[in-house]
Amino acid sequence: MAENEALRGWVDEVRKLATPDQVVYCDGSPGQWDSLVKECLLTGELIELNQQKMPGCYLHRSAAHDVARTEHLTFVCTPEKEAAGPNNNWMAPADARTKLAALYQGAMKGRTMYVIPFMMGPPNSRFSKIGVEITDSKYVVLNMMIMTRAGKIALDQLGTSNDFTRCLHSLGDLSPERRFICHFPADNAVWSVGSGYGGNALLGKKCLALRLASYLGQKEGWLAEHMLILGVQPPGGEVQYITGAFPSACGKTNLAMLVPPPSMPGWKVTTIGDDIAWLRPGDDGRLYAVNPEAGFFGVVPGTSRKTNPNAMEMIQTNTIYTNVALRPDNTPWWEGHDDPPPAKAIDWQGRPWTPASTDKAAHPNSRFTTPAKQCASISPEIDNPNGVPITAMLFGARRQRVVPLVYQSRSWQHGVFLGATLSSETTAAATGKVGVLRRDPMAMLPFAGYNMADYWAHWLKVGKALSDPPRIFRTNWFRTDENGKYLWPGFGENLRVIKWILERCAGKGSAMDTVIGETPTPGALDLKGIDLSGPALAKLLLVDPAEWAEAVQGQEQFFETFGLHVPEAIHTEHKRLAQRVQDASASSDLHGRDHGA
Ligand code: OXD
Ligand code: MN
Repeated sequence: MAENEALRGWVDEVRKLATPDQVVYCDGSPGQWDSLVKECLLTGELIELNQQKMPGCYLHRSAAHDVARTEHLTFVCTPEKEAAGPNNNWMAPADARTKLAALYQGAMKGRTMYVIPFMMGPPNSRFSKIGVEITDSKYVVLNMMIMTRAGKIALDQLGTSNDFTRCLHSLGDLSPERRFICHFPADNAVWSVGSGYGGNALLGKKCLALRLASYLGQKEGWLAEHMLILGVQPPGGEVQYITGAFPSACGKTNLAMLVPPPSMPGWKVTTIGDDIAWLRPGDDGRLYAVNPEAGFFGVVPGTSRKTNPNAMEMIQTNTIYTNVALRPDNTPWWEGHDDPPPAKAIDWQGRPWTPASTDKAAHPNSRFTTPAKQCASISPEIDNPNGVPITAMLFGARRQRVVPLVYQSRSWQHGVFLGATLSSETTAAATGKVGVLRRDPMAMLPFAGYNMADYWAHWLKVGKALSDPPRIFRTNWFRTDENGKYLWPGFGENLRVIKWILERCAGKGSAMDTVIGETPTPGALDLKGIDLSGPALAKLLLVDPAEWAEAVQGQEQFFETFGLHVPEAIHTEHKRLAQRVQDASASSDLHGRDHGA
């Protein structure tokens, strides 16, 4: 039971509204974990996996229509619509409260209401924030216990303070008709109802650590980003830290846990985070990052010993699987697993499945939830209250065409422009069509808690506070040939690109100027040990001014949707790019005519 008066008052208020049968405080203890698991096994919320082979592992099957973030049901409730920006759905705060209060009314009758104090970020750190989630889902409690520093540790840190994010969640009736995820930045609160899915229901993650935190960051002078954090140590060198923003399901977890290829002996990679980074300027003029989370909520399909050996090892114990298939020996299976498809299995919805089935065995957005400390590559710096200094930042996306493997921005301002113009083909992490190209600035389109153009202005402002800012790069592991085959091997081989990036940050590494930024010269990437043809490399690095002329137009239309909020510096960078593209097109026309004459 909490001593904190503000907390007790809020819990009481919610109890009266939602009328649960009982209220249970989460202390974060192993004993409480065990008894919650036992209850979930009885209710069917969890299915026990093979405990000999995979101790502490369980399977959860969600409702069939509750399998991904529902962006169209997610709202930012600021007094003025403009503050939320065209990047967010908006509801007036009073309307949202009325609408959702009606849905919470009596919603926990017959259920237990859990109160989960949690901390985002390392203990005793100026980066960290306290939240409290009230929920009627045991699955949410268990996941929050993995994904955050939950229970006593957070209550102790909170003390008697009223400064905590109030996160209210109820499964409601799980109907998408009555599903809403509403953020109230001015009140430091989130209300979510009608979904048990990760990003909609584990409110410390996207809701607090990105949407509300980005808003707080704007006020307090820091950044909350959809970024992995990794440490890279070249042979005989110092560890350098890199962050990377990639849209959901574009390989952040794989990159964060990268295993260096055998042909790059002596390189070492350590993991700090795979999804979210909080970044603050340090006294030395560098940018420092922490991972606010304590676990990994990763996409399962495609995870294998080949693509991510560290993750595969890590998810053999103490892991909650959501929506994967079950084999006859009670072990999980999914598309892209190392083992071949089983002759028979139970699919993610609990139906019999065979390789002849037309449906997938595991849902494409099936997930694992695992404590970060179980990862073999976890960095000793994960709990460092001061964070780690960032040398380079990557903006990456899934693009089959146009965007080269890697290029470097010319300055912080140009780097912010590269982030602002990021676009990517959609994935199964959110409901909606997969594979459609959409703008996703800084991979934050679904997560920026305020007007995206004001957020670019904030990025520019943070850059001014840094005398030694990270260098900014754009990457694209996903370029394909004419037959749709990936040109770049990806996964561990991405270290080759990182090696060039670190060389560039050290003022070395060879690059050529192109219309969009600086790409590696043909010999600059370390390709020893991989089989990549000259034409494939040329295609990977190609910057085609004609294709970029089209992109420039698309960018302009996108910026127009933000009207006067777009910072002048972004317009300047856009004009510069347009001019360069135009000059290059003119000179290649001339070149073409010369040859043709
Ligand atoms: C996630 C997401 O779950 O981005 O991390 O959807
Ligand atoms: Mn994410």
